[in-house]
Amino acid sequence: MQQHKRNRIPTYAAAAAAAAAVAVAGVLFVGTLLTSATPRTINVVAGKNLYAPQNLGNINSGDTITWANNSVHDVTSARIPAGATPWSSPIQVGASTFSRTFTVPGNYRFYCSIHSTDTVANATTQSPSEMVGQFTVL
Ligand SMILES: [Cu+2]
Repeated sequence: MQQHKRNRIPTYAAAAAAAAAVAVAGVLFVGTLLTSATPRTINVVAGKNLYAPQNLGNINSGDTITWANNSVHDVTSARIPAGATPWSSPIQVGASTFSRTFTVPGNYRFYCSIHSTDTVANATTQSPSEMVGQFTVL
């Protein structure tokens, strides 16, 4: 009986050590996945009273959006996720850019305060003829 118990103790210890190793490996693996995406820059043209594209789709946390102005516009946040910081660019005249990096997950709506409104930006389906846009940070 004593011999039987002695043989079992190392087995449990080995199983516990293996489980711990798997847990650590899992954390390292997930950590690698979360940090491995190379930040990108997504370009939006602010042109003839429209943003193009209007819907940027999904972007990754850490990506930067650059709005390239070629008229007289700004870029102002409408509805944004809880915990995200609202923004309002200066009014841009002529060729200039405005950039922001986004890290809080969720759907962001934005608009030009000269040519549209936050209400229009927050519409479930944004009008393609309005100077509003959106994207979702994953
Ligand atoms: Cu505008």
